[in-house]
Amino acid sequence: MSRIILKSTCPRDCYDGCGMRIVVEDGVISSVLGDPEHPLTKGKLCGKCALAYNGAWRDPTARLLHPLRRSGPKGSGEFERVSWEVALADIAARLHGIIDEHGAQRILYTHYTGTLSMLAFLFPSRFFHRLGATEVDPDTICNKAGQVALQYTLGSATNGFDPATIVDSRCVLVWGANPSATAPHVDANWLRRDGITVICIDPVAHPTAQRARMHLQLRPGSDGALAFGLLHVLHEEGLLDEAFLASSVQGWDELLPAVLRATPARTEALTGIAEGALRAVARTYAAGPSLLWLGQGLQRQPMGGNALRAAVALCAATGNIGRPGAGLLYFNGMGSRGLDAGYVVASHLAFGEGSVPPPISHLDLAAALADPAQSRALITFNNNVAASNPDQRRLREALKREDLFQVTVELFATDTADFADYVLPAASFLEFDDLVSPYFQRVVIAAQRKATEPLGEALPNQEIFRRLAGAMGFAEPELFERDEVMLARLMEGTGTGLSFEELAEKGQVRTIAEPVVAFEKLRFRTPSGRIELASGAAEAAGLPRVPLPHAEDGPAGMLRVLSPASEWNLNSSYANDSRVAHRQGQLTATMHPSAAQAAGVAAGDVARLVNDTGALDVVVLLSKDVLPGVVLVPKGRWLKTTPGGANVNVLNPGHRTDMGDSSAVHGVYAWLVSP
Ligand SMILES: Nc1nc2c(c(=O)[nH]1)N[C@H]1C(S)=C(S)[C@@H](COP(=O)(O)OP(=O)(O)OC[C@H]3O[C@@H](n4cnc5c(=O)[nH]c(N)nc54)[C@H](O)[C@@H]3O)O[C@H]1N2
Ligand SMILES: Nc1nc2c(c(=O)[nH]1)N[C@H]1C(S)=C(S)[C@@H](COP(=O)(O)OP(=O)(O)OC[C@H]3O[C@@H](n4cnc5c(=O)[nH]c(N)nc54)[C@H](O)[C@@H]3O)O[C@H]1N2
Ligand code: SF4
Ligand SMILES: [Mo]
Repeated sequence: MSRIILKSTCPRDCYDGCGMRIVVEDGVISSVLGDPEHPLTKGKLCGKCALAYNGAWRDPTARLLHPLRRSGPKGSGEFERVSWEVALADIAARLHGIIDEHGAQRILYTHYTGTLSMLAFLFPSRFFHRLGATEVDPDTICNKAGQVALQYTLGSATNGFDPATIVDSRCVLVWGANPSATAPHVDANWLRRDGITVICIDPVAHPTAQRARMHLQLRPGSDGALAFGLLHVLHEEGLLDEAFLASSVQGWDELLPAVLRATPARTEALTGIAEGALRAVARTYAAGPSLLWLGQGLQRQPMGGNALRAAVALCAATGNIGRPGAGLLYFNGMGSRGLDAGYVVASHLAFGEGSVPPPISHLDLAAALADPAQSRALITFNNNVAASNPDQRRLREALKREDLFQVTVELFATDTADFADYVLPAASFLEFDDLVSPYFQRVVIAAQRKATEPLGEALPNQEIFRRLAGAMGFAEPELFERDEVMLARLMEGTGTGLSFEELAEKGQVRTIAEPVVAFEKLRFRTPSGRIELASGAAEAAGLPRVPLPHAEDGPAGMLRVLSPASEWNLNSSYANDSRVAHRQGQLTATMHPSAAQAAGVAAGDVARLVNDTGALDVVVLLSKDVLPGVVLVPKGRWLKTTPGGANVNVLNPGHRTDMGDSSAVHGVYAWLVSP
């Protein structure tokens, strides 16, 4: 018997980027484990991956094994097996027919971060650029508002701190992220460090907040007001870095009048945060050096872009940027380690025969799919729109349209796949080589290894789109570039001198050994070259020139539904793993005892959340970790395995954030009633 152990990397949309050991016996994977040599992973995968990578992800009865063609009504999930040749030829013929009759822009495609390994994540874009299809802007479902806000303020959204710089820090402020669920290894093996004061700003007392030295449990949507309250204290107590404000910041003087008005009393009235806690946080953060972790939950509010701009003002006012142990992180891009994403997506292909139509927002997907004048085909890969998108009922109705030709590329028979005319089986990250650049890290590159042959007839995304390009009769060589060639080219850019195979032996490496200081030269890619608290670009886009001390005032009597990440799912991934489903149990809503009492329901009862968009039955959980006006219903359930056939997005009307046409999913309101 042969037994080998390969190092690999988890390519999920997760801050951690865990290192893995894959045990392969006679060519078959026998277990997937955490790598004991990986500095963050330390030998243990998170619970969901430990179960699912040794469960559904390797289970031929759970995975899609063959191309499938619809044999029942749309949405029924009834399919017949066909060959790759038949599937690709028919898909190509249907797409050509649509292009001839309606134009390529009526072909919509959605994709996101089902896998973040570079080729499987990005290469399919080459095909769509050449096709001239309409992209559903991927980041509008997740973090676009924050990206736009950081662009205005810093000139870059992806130039985050290097976590290795924590050796010089005294404080980490986690604002609107929940590392205990979304970054479990960063939480356990990075954040808990001697000499570091952890502060959390979050409406929920999640486990990271409970462990933190200070937790400001503010009302949802009041972050703008809180930031101004903190700035007020800094000003009043003489804690501003005046020299830094003078040399590197534009617009402090324009902010100042609102800062002066944001007294502790006014701030408490808007946010619920008392003066003592406000002062303590302002002093600790200002003393620094401090790292500011801007979570994605923070910007999924109606005024989420404003909230992020206001939070960055704290960093600018105290000079906590551009020096060791200081800085901020939203997420780090691939470019900070020399990985050329632009090369993989090859957008120049769009300027071949056709041109590229403007993208639409995910928030408009349901409407666009309901309208034959806007859409004739939908191709999805790396996402599960039926579960993850807003306006769930309307979206599902639209997906039933007989004249909408749908192709879904997936590992599993998701709720989205059930509506497809063709389902194409994708290979998992255990089944092909690729490169991973974990987004909490700034200079780490890591290898994903092929440990076994793909299950059944599955193929990596990139191979599926190479074959589809061939079936379409496209000829551009970029559409057929081989993985080995692309991996070698990408490795060259990293400046490590390593080949992909050499990286794979090591698992992961830092491209620069020493901790990197982001913005060390204090040059920002804004029009003024400074941090722009006052932004002419924002103003030109019809936004306020400076951030506002905003706090949201919700409708009376309704609960604010927060639906952040669950510990057991990764978005909707893993919901179909039987052991994960067992651990997770029923769909629950966590609320303060006073909310349950007001609705006349008790712990363990089934209650109904209802609003103009939809209704969701949930099992009541009581906890004082949530504020009285808030109800917590984690995202990620599959619809078809949840009683009632819906998840929390059935309540989500799909409102936009103030910037970026992005999702304000933490701004949903509902009534709680006894069904
Ligand atoms: N209510 C609510 N809704 C939300 C959010 C929220 O906070 N609250 N968060 C939003 C956010 S932040 C995001 S990012 C979106 C995410 O939503 P989606 O992008 O829909 O994420 P997943 O549900 O994980 O879907 C990823 C799919 O990719 C598949 N996949 C994995 N690897 C591969 C591969 O190699 N090839 C192919 N073809 N498929 C693969 C998985 O099986 C999975 O079905 O959801 C959003 N929806
Ligand atoms: N286990 C697990 N890990 C994941 C995911 C998952 O689904 N499951 N999803 C992945 C993806 S796609 C993403 S984008 C990241 C997101 O990961 P995070 O950046 O951690 O973001 P969220 O989980 O959306 O929300 C984080 C926190 O925002 C808080 N929040 C909500 N509204 C407000 C507000 O108004 N103000 C403040 N200050 N906080 C608020 C919520 O209470 C929550 O604790 O996680 C990734 N990792
Ligand atoms: S999902 Fe995140 S925590 Fe879990 S194994 Fe993958 S990288 Fe690690
Ligand atoms: Mo996300």
